[in-house]
Amino acid sequence: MTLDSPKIALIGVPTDIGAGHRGASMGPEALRVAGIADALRARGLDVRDYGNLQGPVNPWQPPTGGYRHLPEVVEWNRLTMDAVYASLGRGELPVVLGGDHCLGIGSITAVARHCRETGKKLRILWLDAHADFNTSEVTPSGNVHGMPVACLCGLGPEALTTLGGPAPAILPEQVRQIGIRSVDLGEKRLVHQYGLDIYDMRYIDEVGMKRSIEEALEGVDADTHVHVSFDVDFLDPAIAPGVGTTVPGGPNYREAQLVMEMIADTGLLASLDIVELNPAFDEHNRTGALAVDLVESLFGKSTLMRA
Ligand code: B3U
Ligand code: MN
Ligand code: MN
Repeated sequence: MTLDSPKIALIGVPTDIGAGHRGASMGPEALRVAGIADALRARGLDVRDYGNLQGPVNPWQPPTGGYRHLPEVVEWNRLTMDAVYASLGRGELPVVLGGDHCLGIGSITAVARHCRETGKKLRILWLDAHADFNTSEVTPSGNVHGMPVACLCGLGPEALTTLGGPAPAILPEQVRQIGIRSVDLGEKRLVHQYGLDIYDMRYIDEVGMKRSIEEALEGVDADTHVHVSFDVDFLDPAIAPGVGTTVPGGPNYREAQLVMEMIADTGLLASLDIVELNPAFDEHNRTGALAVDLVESLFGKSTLMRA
């Protein structure tokens, strides 16, 4: 890392408010126990752990009006947005330790606002088994962790779509989704309608991970803020069992590592979410350790190149 590399801010968001299983609230601690701070320090990075945000408890209620826990989801996302926005304002590179993926709404709303104010272009790399483009009308579950991309694109409850100002927070053309292999029926119609750029597992199998990531990174330049939203269920469940919603047929270790290395090579990573790690489903924090290992690659660890 160069001397002017930004300070890394770890921001814990210990909630499972948007998920269908309890336990992602333990994700931040599992990432800390797996050594995320020291792993990044070993990369020569200056790391500050800001601890955890404190938000409402999970009332664990069924959905109402198509959403589970909407008021609590809004509150957690407000807190996340404020913390990420403040971190970017301090010139840091915020790393959100989730928590379920609903917090991507707050995190990316903050990133988008920061980019608007600083005149940066924004490229969001959404690494996930799921498209997360459901709405209250089409969701099979009411769980908001299946809706963050739709909300960010202006499709969702006003309290979430206007979190950081007028909707939409982002445009679909700013997003590349990688590793997708579970899209619900109504969701499928919506991702086509909104023109999302999706590198699903079939595409990755046919053209290969290298070409897929080259395409996903096409057009990024020195003026681009690259945000990675890393849903740990992106990974194949054989190597990453510690998530609430496993979907078979995901990237293996080598493919996942290549994704991270290729993003690192751009030198443009400016913010990161690590979400959906669920220690209640894990085996001795194996998935937490894997997530940290991959994050090391994302921050430039490689076998032969550089130190
Ligand atoms: N698409 C399903 C399942 C799901 C989405 N994201 C996760 N699971 N982690 C839904 O409930 O929206
Ligand atoms: Mn997700
Ligand atoms: Mn997912």
